[in-house]
Amino acid sequence: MNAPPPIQTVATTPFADQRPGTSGLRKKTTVFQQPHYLANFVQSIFASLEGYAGKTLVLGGDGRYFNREAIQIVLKMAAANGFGEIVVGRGGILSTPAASAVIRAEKAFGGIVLSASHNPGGPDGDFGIKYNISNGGPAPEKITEAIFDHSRTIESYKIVEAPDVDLDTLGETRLGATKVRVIDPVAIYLDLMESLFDFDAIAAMFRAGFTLKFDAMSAVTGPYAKAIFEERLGAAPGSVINAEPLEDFGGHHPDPNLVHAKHLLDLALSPHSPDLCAASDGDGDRNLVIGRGIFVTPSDSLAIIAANAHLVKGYSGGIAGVARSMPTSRAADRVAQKLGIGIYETPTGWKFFGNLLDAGRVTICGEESAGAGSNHVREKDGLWAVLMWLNILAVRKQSVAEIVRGHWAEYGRNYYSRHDYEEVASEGANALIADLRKKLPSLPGQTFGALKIEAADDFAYHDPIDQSISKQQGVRILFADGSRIVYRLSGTGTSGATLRVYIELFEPDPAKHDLETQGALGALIPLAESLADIRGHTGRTEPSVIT
Ligand code: G16
Repeated sequence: MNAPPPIQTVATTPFADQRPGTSGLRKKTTVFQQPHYLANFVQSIFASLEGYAGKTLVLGGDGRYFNREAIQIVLKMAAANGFGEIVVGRGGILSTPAASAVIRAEKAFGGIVLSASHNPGGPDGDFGIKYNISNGGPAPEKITEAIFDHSRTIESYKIVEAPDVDLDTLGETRLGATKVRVIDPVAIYLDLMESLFDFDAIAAMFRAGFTLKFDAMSAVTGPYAKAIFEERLGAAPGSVINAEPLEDFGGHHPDPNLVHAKHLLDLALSPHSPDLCAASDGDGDRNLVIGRGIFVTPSDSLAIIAANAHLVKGYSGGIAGVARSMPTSRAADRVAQKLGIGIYETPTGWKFFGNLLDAGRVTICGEESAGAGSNHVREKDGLWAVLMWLNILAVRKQSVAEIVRGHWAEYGRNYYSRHDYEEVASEGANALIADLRKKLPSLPGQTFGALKIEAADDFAYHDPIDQSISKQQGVRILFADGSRIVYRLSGTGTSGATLRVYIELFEPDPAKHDLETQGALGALIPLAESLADIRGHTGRTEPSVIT
């Protein structure tokens, strides 16, 4: 036996900026590349956990620039800190939902996922890291705050002195007393999908000529999508595009929205549209769904998935309840009401769904930010959402457009749009929210043309399971006719602040379901601008991104 590699204790000093945001710590790659920066944060994660000695840690990332170096650092630190086993995806790759699935399947203590999600990658792009707990979901605020506290006083970290682990060969190696197991990043996830969806019915639909274009955006879902859609379900070769994960996502912004995946929208609106166009993001948890000639908003997608879940094998017994983040449109609420099941409104961030899923209160969750998922994992799941649609289409034998229009006719349509003001000065953005908060008590009762403000508040969430309270989660302005304007600052950006304005209008009349969205929201949009004095606070006359 060789002597175990020595464990080094490295002296360090704190970085002041390691508070995790909506989903872990995200910064410019160059920030993470500073000496000790990543190691400080990883040690702070371990310092905030108890009882992991000898247990299993799952590790993987979305493959972006700096992923391989970071994986080696985390591996050596996890070994030095006493984990018994580290399960790592081949090449250091695991999509976020696959990491969640592996944590659950391996009954691991937790997992570390390296990703900045939909943010661009590369030397000038972004990098990120998040910790997931044993249920497979993002660490709750109690843990992320403890990590931040440790990061402010850290004096040293532990790391084994050893050569890099071979990440490209499946099988077991050792780092001192710790076993390192390199696994196929796709296998566990694919089996889970097969257990939930009727692959035979979907394959039959493809055989009958159904066409799909799935854009993996040169990000992590490429290998998963190829294996599932083309190899397993028989979609035509070439159905998955940009399937090779690249460290810089080919220089693109791996965000599956109507701006960064506009080519899919253009295709879907063209005479050559496939039956379904779809995409996922950098780490595979977001989704974009566009039918021939029709974009499905994430909020509508959540509602339609909830309404049709019983048609799908894994959910045939019905769903227990639905949860949506507060800014997500209230389309899902109407479905829950009709089904007579619970509907929960949580702050932005998938971590808030974990307790509800664990307690069995909800089965399906979703967010306006292109996220949908279920109790199969504890992350949102881009490919799951696409498979849900494929399975529903295979059963209903209708087009996406027919299903969406039918849904609106039955439940009414929630016109919905998000206006983002990106990279504005933080002072102005903070002042805008502070001023809105001050105004809140005076708003109810005010009228603006046909719009009357019924209520206005700063959303606070009382978790019904652990009783924790999360305050200041977004300013809501609710109108008497059911319309709504919500303002909040993004927790995932890495430069300046991003102001998000969410605008919603409910239209019950099917004769008015074919309006263009921005037009339908025409009265609310200028009001959203003036109520918050967006121009005065940010100097911006229009949003940078409209989705
Ligand atoms: C993350 C979170 C989501 C959240 C989204 C947007 O998504 O996991 O729950 O909705 O950020 O957050 P914000 O509005 O604060 O930027 P992802 O896909 O970036 O991990």
